[in-house]
Amino acid sequence: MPEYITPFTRQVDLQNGTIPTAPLVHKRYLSDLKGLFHDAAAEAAMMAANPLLYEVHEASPDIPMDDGQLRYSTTVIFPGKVGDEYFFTKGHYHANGSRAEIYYGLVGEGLLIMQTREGEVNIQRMTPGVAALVPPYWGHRTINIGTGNFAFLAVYPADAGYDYGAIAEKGFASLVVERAGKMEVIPNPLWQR
Ligand code: M6P
Ligand code: ZN
Repeated sequence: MPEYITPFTRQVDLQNGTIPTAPLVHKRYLSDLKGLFHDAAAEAAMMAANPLLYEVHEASPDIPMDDGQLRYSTTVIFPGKVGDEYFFTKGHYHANGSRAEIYYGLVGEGLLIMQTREGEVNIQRMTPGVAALVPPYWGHRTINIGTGNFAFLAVYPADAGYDYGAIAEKGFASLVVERAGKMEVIPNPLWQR
């Protein structure tokens, strides 16, 4: 007999993207993303205030990390910038690189930036109702380019795992910044393969 998981549902709040009954909520502050923003001086200047950049509401943290199991969560990114760079998530590859992921836009306006280990970048716009596929082997980060919260639902294999190292070290080859009041995607001057 297989080991059965008891089915369940959770309400996703479509006004703000939270899961009010989530058993686990991660809060990510600027200090958790130290060194990831391109303007180091702007980042240092904001560190004393240490703003909350985003929350991850985990619907199913107890689902075992076994082949075939799924987990899901919502992420709520608050609006703001470090220097000219919009608030974003840490970004990761899956430790188990062959695992894909689905994102579904819930609230606000964001970008999903993806990158291969070889440095190919692909950027998709995420708004409420947009479903995005993160294929296997693509690193991924989400960015709030709007003036309110940006939130999305993520569904992923429970055994995908997280590799934060490569992105923490090298970042993405493109940066998403605001210039003269408009969103712009520019090359990351510090990026190298
Ligand atoms: C999505 C999913 C989660 C991830 C979260 C925040 O909800 O991909 O697995 O934890 O975004 O991203 P990160 O872990 O890179 O900070
Ligand atoms: Zn992922």
